[in-house]
Amino acid sequence: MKQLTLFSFRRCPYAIRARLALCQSQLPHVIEEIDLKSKPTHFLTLSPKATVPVLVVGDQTVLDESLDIVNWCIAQSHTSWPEDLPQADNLCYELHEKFIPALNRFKYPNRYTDIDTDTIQRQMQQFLDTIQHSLSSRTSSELMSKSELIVFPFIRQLHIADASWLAHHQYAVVEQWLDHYLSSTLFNRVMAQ
Ligand SMILES: N[C@@H](CCC(=O)N[C@@H](CS)C(=O)NCC(=O)O)C(=O)O
Repeated sequence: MKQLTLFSFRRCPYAIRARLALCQSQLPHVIEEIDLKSKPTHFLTLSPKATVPVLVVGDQTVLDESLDIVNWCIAQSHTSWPEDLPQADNLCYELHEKFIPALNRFKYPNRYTDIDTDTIQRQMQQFLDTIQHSLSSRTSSELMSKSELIVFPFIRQLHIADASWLAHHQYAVVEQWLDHYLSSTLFNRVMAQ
């Protein structure tokens, strides 16, 4: 297989997803950190869409969506991934359609004109109720299931925006799960890349 190259941005939650998936699958790769304010021409030529992450998997094959990268890594994986959470497709849909838009408004209220704090809190809580319920029946593991890996970088963002929010809203299971993976070897390796 050709050397895998991931164009990444260290703090980007979508890029963290891709790096977690590559590392968990034990797929050797090189990282090229992209300055989002000054994207290099060779990156823009490979992916005119101009977002990170981008994984180059062959001379003609470029994956420029983080979910496609995760799926590709699972298909090529040298490790066996844990069984996924129940209702994984629904979780992924709710994450992208409801939680992430609400989280962006929670983090950057000044960037939006349609801010309603109660609605934002309710949308975040609806998603966190679902993930907390799913995680409650899951035994702690060194490796993440696909849905956990997809969700994790965004729960981390919420925690960075407000470290007491999860505790304040009674999401102890989610908080323990977050702490577990924040201190994991996998996550720390990925953030050191
Ligand atoms: N749908 C994309 C979203 C990726 C995305 O939005 N990445 C952001 C960084 S977190 C980006 O590259 N934005 C372009 C820019 O800032 O110029 C995916 O899942 O890969």
